[in-house]
Amino acid sequence: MIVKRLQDLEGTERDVSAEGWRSRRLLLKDEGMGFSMHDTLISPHAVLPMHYQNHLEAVYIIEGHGEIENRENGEKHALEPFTIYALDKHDLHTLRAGAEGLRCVCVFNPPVTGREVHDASGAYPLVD
Ligand code: 9YT
Repeated sequence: MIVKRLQDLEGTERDVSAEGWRSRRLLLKDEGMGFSMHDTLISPHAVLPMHYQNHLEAVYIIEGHGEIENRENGEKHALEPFTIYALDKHDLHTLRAGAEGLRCVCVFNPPVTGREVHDASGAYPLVD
C-alpha cells in the first residue's frame, strides 16, 4: 500500500511548475499503478492551449471556476467545483481559469514519469 500526503511532496521534484500551472505529482509511473494522479493549481486568468496526443487525461475540478474549450469542434463548457472533463479522444483543447484560478485532480493514462515538459503542440512526450 502506498500512503502519501500532499504536504510531503511540496518543494520536491514532484512539485512541478510551468507558466500558468503548478502540479504536485501524488502518483507517477514509478508507483506502478498504470496511471498518474496530480493535484494541480492553475493560475488566475491562465489560458492554456494543450493537446495530449500520447496520453488520456481526466481533470476533476475541486476549486475555482473557468472554462474548457474543445478546439476540435468549438464547444465551450463552464468549469466549477465537482465538474470533471475527460480528454477521451486526445482532444485539442484550451483551459481557461477565472480570477481565483483552479484547483484540480488530474489523472493521466499512461502515467507520466514526472520528467515530461509540454512540447510546442501542448503535448507530453512518451517517456520510458
Ligand atoms: C489541467 C492540465 O492539464 N494542466 C497542465 C498540467 C498537467 N495537468 C500536469 O502535469 O499536472
